[in-house]
Amino acid sequence: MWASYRFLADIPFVAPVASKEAADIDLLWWFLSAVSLVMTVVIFAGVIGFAFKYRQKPGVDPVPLHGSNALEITWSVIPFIVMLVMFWWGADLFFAAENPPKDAEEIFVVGKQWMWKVQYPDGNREINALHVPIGRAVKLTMASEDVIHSFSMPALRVRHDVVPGHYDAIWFRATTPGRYHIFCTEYCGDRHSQMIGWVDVMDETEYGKWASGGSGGTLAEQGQQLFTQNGCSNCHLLNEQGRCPILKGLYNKPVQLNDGRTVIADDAYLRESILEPNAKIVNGFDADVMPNFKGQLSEENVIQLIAFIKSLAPAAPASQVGALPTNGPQVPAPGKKQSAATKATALTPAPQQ
Ligand code: HEC
Ligand SMILES: [Cu+2]
Repeated sequence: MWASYRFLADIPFVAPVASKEAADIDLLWWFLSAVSLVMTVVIFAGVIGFAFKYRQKPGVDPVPLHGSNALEITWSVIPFIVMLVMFWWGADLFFAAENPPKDAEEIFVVGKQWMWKVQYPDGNREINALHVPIGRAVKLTMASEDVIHSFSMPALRVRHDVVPGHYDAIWFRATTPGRYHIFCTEYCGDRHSQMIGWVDVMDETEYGKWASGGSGGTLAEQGQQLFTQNGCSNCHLLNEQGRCPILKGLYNKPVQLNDGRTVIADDAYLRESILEPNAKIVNGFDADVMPNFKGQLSEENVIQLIAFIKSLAPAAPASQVGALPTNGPQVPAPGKKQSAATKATALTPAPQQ
């Protein structure tokens, strides 16, 4: 008779735990569940118990109660503390998930009706498949080509909306080799349910073998090609300022805008500068010079271009109008840095770190 319920054992009520974050998030989840269970039991026991205790009895006149301060304070303060614990714990995990470590391996994911396109710094690309090493922090930078999607890998407790128009990022540290589901968890059109794939969590040696299979150049080299093909190189000369800012050494540096604001040239800024150049104008340069590349370049192309700009080693002494001096002198000190700056004068991306 029980045999007919065996299928219940095959339903994955609890997702596998394949990342450091998964274990942390599960602990909070168990805590929330335990609190809910205890509260449910206490409240229902009270309702039933008191209904019985204070039921109408023949010949007994009810005595009105006019409150109890001790009771009111107790049932206000204890839940307040429990909820503060929930808040701090949840906020702590949330901020950890939103702030990738600096040394995280960066992988790019573009959602598109109805597939996930994945790009690696070494130039590898895949569709509906992701390969990650165990033990290393991996940051996913995600963009959407069309509508809102949501990238979800339950075993890694990774889920994040992917909203068109900007980058979303999330990170994790995989701990258990294996093959786990990728889902889209935001209804995105009639083939939404087919927007699925697999993530392979591999140990270091296996990952090394897999990753060495790149062809067609690194992401930065692909970006360099686009940079020439789209005519960026006609305006943005790599060593001379001309009418356009030098892009060398721009990445993650402060940029002074013509409205007085200063912004950091991160991925989001570079993406906007390419797709909507007039959104922010670099101080000392004119609007309406750079063509609008919105609709000309896919999100994947933009990721390649940004990888190229990132790979450009810092500029030689800054005559650049917009660029602000950053930590340390712009003219590199002798030694290692010097050689990097000399190398950068050639039209080649700096080696990937
Ligand atoms: C017709 C000349 C021209 C072309 C072609 C051009 N740009 Fe620009 N670009 C400019 C000018 C002028 C600015 C500065 C004004 C501004 O902020 O829009 C600029 C600004 C930028 C910035 C911001 C730079 C900074 O210092 O903050 C980036 C990034 C950029 N361009 C990338 C590109 C890429 C990538 C391409 C090719 C897809 C491209 N540009 C094509 C003229 C051009
Ligand atoms: Cu989707």
